[in-house]
Amino acid sequence: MIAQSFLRAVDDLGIPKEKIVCVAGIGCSGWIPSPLFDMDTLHVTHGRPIAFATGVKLGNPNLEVVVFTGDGDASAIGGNHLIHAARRNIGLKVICVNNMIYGMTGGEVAPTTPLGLKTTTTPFGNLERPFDLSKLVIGAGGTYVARWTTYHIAPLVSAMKKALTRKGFAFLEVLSHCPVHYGRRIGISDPVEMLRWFQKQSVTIEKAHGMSEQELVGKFVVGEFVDIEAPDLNQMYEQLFEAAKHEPN
Ligand SMILES: Cc1ncc(C[n+]2csc(CCOP(=O)(O)OP(=O)(O)O)c2C)c(N)n1
Ligand SMILES: [Mg+2]
Repeated sequence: MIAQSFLRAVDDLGIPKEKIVCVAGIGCSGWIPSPLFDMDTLHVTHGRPIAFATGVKLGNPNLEVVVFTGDGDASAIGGNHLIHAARRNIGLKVICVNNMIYGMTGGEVAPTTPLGLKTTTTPFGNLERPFDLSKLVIGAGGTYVARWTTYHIAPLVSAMKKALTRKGFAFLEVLSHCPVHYGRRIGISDPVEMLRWFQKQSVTIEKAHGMSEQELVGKFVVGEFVDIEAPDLNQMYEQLFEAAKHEPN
């Protein structure tokens, strides 16, 4: 669903595939661009897609560099790369597939797993408070941050299009259903039921503003959280490069 949404966004915008490079880490989410997409893809080590993508973008700023990453990939082993890419406002588009668990490796606890959840590695319940990934990126200086779920396909495609047309760093969190490892832990092992659950539990940011903390427990706040313009790293680098040519050292 996320793969198809992305291809829809690319097609609607008419971006030639030669202009896009997709970079993915290791995890179920890593299989989205590679081998599914007929375009340049890098399938790299776990936790490092943003680091590889940074090299691609600095090397060729004209490319549209899109990172597909999991919640574990992006915020556990790769957490530093995520916050620093946001801080630098480097023009990467990061699509984070957040299923709130390590899916591919067998359902281990992730930094996004809710408190109390029993997983393979927390058989008596998770004691660690989860990250709110969008808030984390906002705190790190993200200039475009949005969250949708696999239930919200139309707004997801719109957000992807918006992310793809911006120059700076864009972070798109997609809550994704994993009936195999997450759903069955909460008693919803049917994929369609999980989508209905996303539908029922989601609250738009506009509506959430009028709700108390208590009312928001167990809800997923969705929508566009941040959309601001700021100079991106490539642009600042070019300006510095020009200025340095005329400066005595
Ligand atoms: C350096 C390293 N550490 C650990 C692993 C094992 N590993 C592969 S994927 C993964 C976590 C996957 O979780 P997530 O990033 O959330 O992706 P998902 O499968 O849920 O989409 C782990 C721990 C690895 N491949 N490389
Ligand atoms: Mg995951």
